Amino acid sequence: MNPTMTRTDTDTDIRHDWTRDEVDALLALPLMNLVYRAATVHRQHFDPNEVQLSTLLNIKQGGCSEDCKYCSQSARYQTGLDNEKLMDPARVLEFAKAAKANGAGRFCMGAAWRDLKDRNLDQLVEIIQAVRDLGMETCMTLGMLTPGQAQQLADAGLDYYNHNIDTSREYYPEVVTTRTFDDRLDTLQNVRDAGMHVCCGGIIGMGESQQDRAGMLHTLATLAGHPGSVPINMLVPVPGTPLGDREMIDPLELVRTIAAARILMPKSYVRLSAGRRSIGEAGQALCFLAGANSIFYGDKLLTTPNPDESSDMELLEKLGMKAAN
Ligand code: SAM
Ligand code: DTB
Ligand code: SF4
Repeated sequence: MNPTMTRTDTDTDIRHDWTRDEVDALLALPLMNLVYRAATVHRQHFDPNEVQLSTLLNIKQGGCSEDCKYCSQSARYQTGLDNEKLMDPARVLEFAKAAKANGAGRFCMGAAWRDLKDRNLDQLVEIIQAVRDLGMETCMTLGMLTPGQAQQLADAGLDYYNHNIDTSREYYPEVVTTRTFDDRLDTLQNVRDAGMHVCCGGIIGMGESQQDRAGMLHTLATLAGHPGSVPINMLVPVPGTPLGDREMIDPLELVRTIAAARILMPKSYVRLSAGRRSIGEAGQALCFLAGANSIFYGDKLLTTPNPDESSDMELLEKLGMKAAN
């Protein structure tokens, strides 16, 4: 039950040998049975009334060379975003201080890059050290990393690295063509080898099948160690992107995906991520019941809106829940 004892990367008392059939079978359960089972697992490892709050900041906006079909920041799509250069450390620190004052425990910084360029490392190291000095956990998502770059970020004190697999291996080429699923897995291995905690999840609602969602969860649950954080995003359709006019997936599929993630990765923080604005309070409550115990907190994700802090605090209050950090 003690959240400080929930690190999963080195734990051996949880399963990493889930079969694909088992994952398929979980997603096919009647929803009430699935949620009941997930809630039971959740209570064995966490206080079900606590939720971890992480605040996001886009430290380098737009102009990305990749073609991820969901992304507002790809240079290939007209989404109306301005391109910006890597944010000054002093400015990042102001945002981090505000996030801390609002109650966030982790500060997650994203950059619209295909991969990290060595010329940006010094500035990133400065940012990591400044945010750490505030006493917050640090997370970055900067695209692909070499083993040496991962080591330099780890040495600077970066706690988590976010790098999502996004979907199943089979569906991946429908969503991104400028890199492969194996490229993603390679960076995840580099992150792990450097000693950082892994934050890795995906997106639902991009036109994938339930089989694809099972494939994504199977990959996550059979990684060398379960990711410490597993963000489950629901597509936020951004006008101008190839997925900009996709209809919203049934939120009950989000509940189902979260519940299966909780059962497969019992000690991971499962994050109810992008898409919270579209599912209402009852939808979010069901996700918490199904084992989500982390959210992005703050009125903006990277480029799109998120519920504001006061409405999240009201929701937690109504549910009798509190911040875990
Ligand atoms: N460029 C880096 C990369 O791709 O790894 C980091 C930033 S990227 C925006 C971080 C993650 O946000 C993506 O991997 C994807 O899972 C998620 N994401 C991006 N746009 C999204 C959208 N419109 N809806 C839901 N999730 C999204
Ligand atoms: C993750 O899995 N979701 C976050 C974070 N990791 C970097 C990003 C969500 C982005 C949603 C669309 C946007 O705001 O641009
Ligand atoms: Fe967007 Fe990251 Fe893909 Fe670039 S690599 S288009 S920032 S999701």
